[in-house]
Amino acid sequence: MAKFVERVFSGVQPTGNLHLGNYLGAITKFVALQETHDCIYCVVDLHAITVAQPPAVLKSNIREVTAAFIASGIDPRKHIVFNQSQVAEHAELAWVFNCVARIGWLNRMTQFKEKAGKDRENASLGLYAYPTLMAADILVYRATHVPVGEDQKQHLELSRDIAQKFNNDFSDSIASNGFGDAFFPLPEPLIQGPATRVMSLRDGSKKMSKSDPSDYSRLNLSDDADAIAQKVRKAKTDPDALPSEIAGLAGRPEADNLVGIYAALNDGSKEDVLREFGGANFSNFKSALVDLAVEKLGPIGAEMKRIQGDIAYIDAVLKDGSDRARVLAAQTMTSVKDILGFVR
Ligand code: AQP
Repeated sequence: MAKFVERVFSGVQPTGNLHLGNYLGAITKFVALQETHDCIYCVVDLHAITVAQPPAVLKSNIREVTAAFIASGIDPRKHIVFNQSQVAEHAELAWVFNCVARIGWLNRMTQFKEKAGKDRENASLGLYAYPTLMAADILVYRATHVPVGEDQKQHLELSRDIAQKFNNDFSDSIASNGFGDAFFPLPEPLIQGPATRVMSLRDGSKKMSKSDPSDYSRLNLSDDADAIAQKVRKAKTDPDALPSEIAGLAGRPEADNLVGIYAALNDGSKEDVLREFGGANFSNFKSALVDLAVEKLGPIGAEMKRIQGDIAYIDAVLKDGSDRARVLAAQTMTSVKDILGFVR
């Protein structure tokens, strides 16, 4: 198999209410990977419009995600930060992938089933094809590693299937164009740590989500200290004390979730948390969690607000990042066209 230069790509949708799940499941990983890899971080606005977005709100949400990236510690000068719609090659490669992916593959995607719900006939075609655009986002940069939350695992597997099928279907042309035995890498998901699936604060069986109608279900990155304290204190728990061993969290989804959140915010493991808090009641543990969450999230929220006040700066970051991303994406598309047999 061909060797690929290691490169990280990931994205966040500008759909509002950026929350602790997005932060712990994805953004903190983005920050850490900057030390070891060339990284491309994208505000995936083309994905956002798979469900209706009021234009003025979308614009503000694109800037909010950009501000969150920078406030969390992503360096847009050393790495690339941009919004997807400024690099047309994402949509162009997605079309090619629509012709590579099989309908049967897309029919198995659970996110479409969940998001389309009972009214499937009325869902947009874009929502259905979301995973082929996601594959294009990653592969237009021939990225090798993709940090995501657990919910994106199935889409990543589909991206690998698409890359593999393209490599197989066009193997002769890939070789004759000088790319050896594979043009696309099979991107590896990076899903690690104690908070790969942060659950709702109101219901430990539901993922913490931007679209949950209850604001008490999530900690937003924009929440101030009072809001964080209120939401953590009201978080659903059970009547028992915290266990001392991981096995004691079985069948206690809300306890498990809060322990995972504490561990991730503290850069430790669930075992560390239980060693410290095993036997404690929830009111003591929640007080410690409020302090930790305010300490970690408070400065990010404040910095986001400051950055969001400077729209010209945010837009300049996105323009610069898009210009640099486009160069890489255009190289891939030129090669893809040659491989497919298009005249250019
Ligand atoms: N609850 C979560 N726990 C851990 N990681 C999560 N992610 C999302 N929710 C959690 C990860 O955050 C990254 C960006 O997600 P996204 O904005 O692209 O899309 P999403 O998964 O649709 O976000 P939401 O909050 O779940 O929105 P709705 O309400 O629309 O369904 C991804 O890496 C994702 O895994």
